[in-house]
Amino acid sequence: MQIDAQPFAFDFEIGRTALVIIDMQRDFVEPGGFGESLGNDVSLLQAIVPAAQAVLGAWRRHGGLVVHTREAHRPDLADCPPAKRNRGNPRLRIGDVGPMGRVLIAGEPGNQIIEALAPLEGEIAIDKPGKGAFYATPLSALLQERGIRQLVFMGVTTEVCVQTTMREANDRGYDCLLLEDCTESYFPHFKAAAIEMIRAQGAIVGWTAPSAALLKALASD
Ligand code: TIU
Repeated sequence: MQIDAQPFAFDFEIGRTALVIIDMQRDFVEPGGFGESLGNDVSLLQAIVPAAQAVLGAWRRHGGLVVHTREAHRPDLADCPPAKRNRGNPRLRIGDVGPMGRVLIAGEPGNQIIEALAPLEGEIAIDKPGKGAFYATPLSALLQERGIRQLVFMGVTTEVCVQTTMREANDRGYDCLLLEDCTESYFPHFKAAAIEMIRAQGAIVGWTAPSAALLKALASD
């Protein structure tokens, strides 16, 4: 299959491609979580949910592999470097109790992926302590076991966890495509810049495309 993408067409085989949905958890998308504690307006991020839901539905109908990630730390914070917890002056630090339970802690209400994009039984869901999904997780091995060579990305935030993971993946030899209307940032100009820098220099990090281009490719299969 081929997606009309920038800077040029993205060819992929669904059996060798995973849809990777980064950190669509309540902590970032809903008020009272980590995103808001950092001083951000989280309402911006909710706008991508319908487009992301449409892609996820189509991907599942075609039998494609789905990988969900959550930025999540262990309850004892053994995987949270003090530098990460103490940086800045957030209203709530990682591990503190907020309106959605302990901030950014695995298993807490705020750490759950939002209902609209919730993982199905059997889909891979990775808890990641870093911004990148490859750091200190089993993601690399899980993709290799399944013969995956290409990754299609959605999720938040574009310039933080999405871009970091795309760069990690690119260095590991994966072709990466970012769906432009299925990713968002608290800073619209950062989103725009991240998209530009990903696809610049002949796809130095990867490709970008609107979700409609992926849906069109799947529909013509
Ligand atoms: N703050 C911010 O933009 N993002 C994060 O802290 N994590 C993710 O992007 N998931």
